[in-house]
Amino acid sequence: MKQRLDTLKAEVMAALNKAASSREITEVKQQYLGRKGPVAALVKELGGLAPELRRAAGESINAVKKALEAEVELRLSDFERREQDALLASETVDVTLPGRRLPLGSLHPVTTVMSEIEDFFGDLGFEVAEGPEIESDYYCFEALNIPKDHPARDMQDTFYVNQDAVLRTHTSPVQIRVMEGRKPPLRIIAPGTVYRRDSDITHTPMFHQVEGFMVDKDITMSHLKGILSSFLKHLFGKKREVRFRPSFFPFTEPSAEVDIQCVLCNGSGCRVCKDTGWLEILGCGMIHPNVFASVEYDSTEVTGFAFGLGIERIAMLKYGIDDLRVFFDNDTKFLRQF
Ligand code: 2NL
Repeated sequence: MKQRLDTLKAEVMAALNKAASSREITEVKQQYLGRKGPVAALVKELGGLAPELRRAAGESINAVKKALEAEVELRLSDFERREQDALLASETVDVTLPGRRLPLGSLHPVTTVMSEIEDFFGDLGFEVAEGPEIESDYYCFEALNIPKDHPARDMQDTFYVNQDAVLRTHTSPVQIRVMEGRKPPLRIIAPGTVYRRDSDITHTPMFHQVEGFMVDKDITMSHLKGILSSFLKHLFGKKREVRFRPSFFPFTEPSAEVDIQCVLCNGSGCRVCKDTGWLEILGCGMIHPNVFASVEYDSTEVTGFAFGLGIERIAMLKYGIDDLRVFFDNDTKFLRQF
């Protein structure tokens, strides 16, 4: 036994001397001192020895095992320290390298246009108002003088949540709610998401709108023309021509539509303006007496104008985008451009 132990010890020491890294030391440790190694095998043999020899043999195996383990640990920590030192010496930090930038998002073009509109009207003393996206038939249609048989009320055009609740088709109900709760003078804009059952290249079932109104004593069509002309010149440039055409909306009388000179051909006629030279931008008019009646304003005392426009259409014209659907595809290649 003594001789076998001596040979084994010499063999392990030779292997340790040959090892050139902490990894190789660990391999030697596993090979000789592991559960399936020769030292463990010797311990197993103890069972077969005569009881009077067993104790002494066990002690010598243990002594050799302890000595080898100590040797392994010593060399292991020595290698590990040297390897760590070498790593630190070879690794350098270039403190002049630029930092890694975190990817930063940007505002969606719809948000940018909305903010621009809010800023313009904010400067004229208009407040921003918000309201629910699920509306009652009353606020969405009835209070706005929209007749019972009007196509806008049709299931074909409006998302009904139930008999009396719809997804708002415009933000006018926000303005009705403001008028209901407050007295003139009022200057309000109502930006927000609206819903209509429409889906093709020029329509998405969800889109964004800004409506606005001004109510006070002696508000006239001149206020409407002055404010909306200067608004469109602010959005599209001072030189862009603006024209008002008579139109019809149930909630205004008289009503008008406002066009700007085509941003693509500057009025000479093209595909975008369908050869008219003009682009339809917003609808407006003097608030109908029936609307004032539903909010209990006396239309012999106060008058007001109101307007509405679609944000996506403005963003498309401003940024030269020809497909409405890209606004909602969430493709970062599109969004990163803004
Ligand atoms: C359009 C037309 C318009 C209004 C919206 C309005 C709101 C109240 C009372 C009266 Cl509370 N009118 N809003 C008025 C005229 C036109 O929008 O073509 N929008 C895209």
